[in-house]
Amino acid sequence: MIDLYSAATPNGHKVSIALEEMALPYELHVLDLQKGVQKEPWFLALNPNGRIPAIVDRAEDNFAVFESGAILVYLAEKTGQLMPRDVKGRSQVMQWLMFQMGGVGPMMGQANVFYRYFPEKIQPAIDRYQGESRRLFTVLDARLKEHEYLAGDYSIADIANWAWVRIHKWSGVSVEELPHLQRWLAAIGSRPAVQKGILMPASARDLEKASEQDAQKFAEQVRSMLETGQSRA
Ligand SMILES: N[C@@H](CCC(=O)N[C@@H](CS)C(=O)NCC(=O)O)C(=O)O
Repeated sequence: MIDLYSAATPNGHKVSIALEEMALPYELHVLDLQKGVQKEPWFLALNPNGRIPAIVDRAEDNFAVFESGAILVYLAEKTGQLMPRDVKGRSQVMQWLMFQMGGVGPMMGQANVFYRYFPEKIQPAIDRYQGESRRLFTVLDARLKEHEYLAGDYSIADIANWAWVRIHKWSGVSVEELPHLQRWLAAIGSRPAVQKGILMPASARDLEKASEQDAQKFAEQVRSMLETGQSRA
């Protein structure tokens, strides 16, 4: 049994999607990020960085893993699923996983901060992070023009990138004129395990379809978290 400490965010959903795909039994513990539960000592003992997601593998002497990319690799290696074992195949998955961890996630995260949450509108910062996110989308699109998935068969690299790209509207980054990215977004989004994973936990509101008023309300809640120094993602 795996304990998953998470919330309804792209980094959290990467792990719940992978657990669903791998059919691993898990217990979900939802942390209230706005209350700062992720900074409490009991959670810092699992993740010294004080952010979700983190897992504890009860079957492995309560082994704890933090950082969503590291969790995905741990689960893939534990189960032998969603990542090949040969050196080159594994390297390809790692390359596209690192691309997400070092690129898509941080850039879209900062696009969200400056486009949605910051009290002042600093247009150069918004342009920088949205522009860089869009550039990364074109890299994904070019890869997906030649390949059905990012790295061989469907893998943890697809899950990691998909969980972020799917919230592109919230980040204010278009997927127009990126037909291969759109094809891949829809294909992965139609997988039953993915549909279940994004409900673990479900977002209080569908940000893609939220009214302007709801979007503002959500942005205000995150802004207050930013102001108390809890979050930058
Ligand atoms: N690099 C980390 C990022 C984790 C992260 O930024 N988590 C956010 C939610 S997506 C969080 O816990 N924010 C609350 C906070 O920073 O206090 C990972 O991929 O696991």
